[in-house]
Amino acid sequence: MGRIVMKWGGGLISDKSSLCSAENERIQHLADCVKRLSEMGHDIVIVHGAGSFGHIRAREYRLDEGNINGLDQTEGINLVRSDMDQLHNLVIKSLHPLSVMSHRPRDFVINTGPDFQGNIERFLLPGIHITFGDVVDCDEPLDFGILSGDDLMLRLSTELPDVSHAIFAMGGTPGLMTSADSSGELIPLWNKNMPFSGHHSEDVDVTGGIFLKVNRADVISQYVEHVWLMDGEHTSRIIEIVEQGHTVGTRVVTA
Ligand code: IP8
Repeated sequence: MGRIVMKWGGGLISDKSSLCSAENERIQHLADCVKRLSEMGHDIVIVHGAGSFGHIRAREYRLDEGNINGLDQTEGINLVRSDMDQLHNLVIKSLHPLSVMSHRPRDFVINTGPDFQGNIERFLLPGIHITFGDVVDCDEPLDFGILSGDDLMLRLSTELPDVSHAIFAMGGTPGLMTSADSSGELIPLWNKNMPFSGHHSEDVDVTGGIFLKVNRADVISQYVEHVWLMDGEHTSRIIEIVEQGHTVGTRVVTA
């Protein structure tokens, strides 16, 4: 049984427009889906995003820019970290009675982006692992920064052995679309030479939004057979990907 690495997007598990508001029902459906996959014998890594538990305050305190001279950002770091703990605990609780191994990036990662330093061997033990986008320490002069869950997806999907699936469960879209308006159609199979329509709300997101996700999914597709961007509100589609190899969503393949 292959290892499944999945992202629970922040826009899926929280209401992005309202500070620290969790979408509890969606979290529970995703957790029930993970329970099924675990019963099937898969090892699973869950990476969850931040949504309104991370991005709103990170932007307010400019945490994505690192240490800014003359600005006291300590309160912001502490607030975002404790808000992320709160979201993380909701995710862990939803998986009860499964026992899970939780890895807070601030405890083992230095620096941000795809080349962050951190030993991911801790994800090798059989079972279910959980981690998330976080405020991590960085080398000087930045001192700290925001590590996106999408960069964790990249490293975990490409460096852990036996990864059969990397699934990005998103909110509000069935996958990649040809255009954002009502004439937009789902792109069932996508590679990086093909156009797609995406909107990144830079005023909300401190990480790269859909463009970061798509870029990371493309790199992962060079290593992993099943890479998908799909609507995480339909968790039966995750099961279909794993059991049947196809579903409603966008499969990302190498060019
Ligand atoms: O939502 C961002 O992680 P992402 C983490 O996975 C924070 O990009 C704390 C804003």
